[in-house]
Amino acid sequence: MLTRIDHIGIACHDLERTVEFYRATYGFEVFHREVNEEQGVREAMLRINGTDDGGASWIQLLEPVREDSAVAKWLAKNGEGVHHIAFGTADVDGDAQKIGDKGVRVLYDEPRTGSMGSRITFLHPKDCHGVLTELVTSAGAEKPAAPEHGSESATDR
Ligand code: CMX
Ligand code: CO
Repeated sequence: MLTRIDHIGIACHDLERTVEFYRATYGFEVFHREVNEEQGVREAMLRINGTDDGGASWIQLLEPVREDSAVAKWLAKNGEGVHHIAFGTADVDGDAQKIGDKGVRVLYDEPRTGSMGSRITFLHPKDCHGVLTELVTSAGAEKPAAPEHGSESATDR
């Protein structure tokens, strides 16, 4: 089940200048930075608010680190702006499967590594009314193990 807007991904040419805009204009500070080589991005995560599923909502600022990356290609075509939205779930595998079963193209066979050790996959924008859509399970918010027959429930342990 999708339970929050996890983040909005924003493509920019210059991460430091964009971080400074978000700090000076809105007062949002960087919570986390990393380079994700597989995705071809350098990113800054700005934490906006906690959510009632125990997660949080973020702005993800993205600068490409390679010309053949998805973000570099998108920037060359569109310029800076909103690149994708991401919904949070405790079960990215199950939700990707269910959404794929509805005929929406899921871009990865298995979720890959996203910000802060999360597991992510993407839905094709052409199947989502023009919106590149990401599904995210945060590290530490994995689906709880199913209770075993005849034993106490997972939450009692
Ligand atoms: N939002 C909406 N539409 C998009 C889009 C986006 N972000 N990116 C591409 N499209 C559209 C293009 O405009 C194009 O439409 P037209 O055919 O009408 O011109 C079509 O999709 C194909 O686009 P393309 O430029 O030829 O690009 P590709 O097909 O090579 O790649 C996609 C598109 C979605 C498969 C690729 O961007 C992808 O794999 N994205 C997922 C990974 C990603 O975005 N990583 C960066 C973020 C990492 C993170 O969040 O952690
Ligand atoms: Co993202």
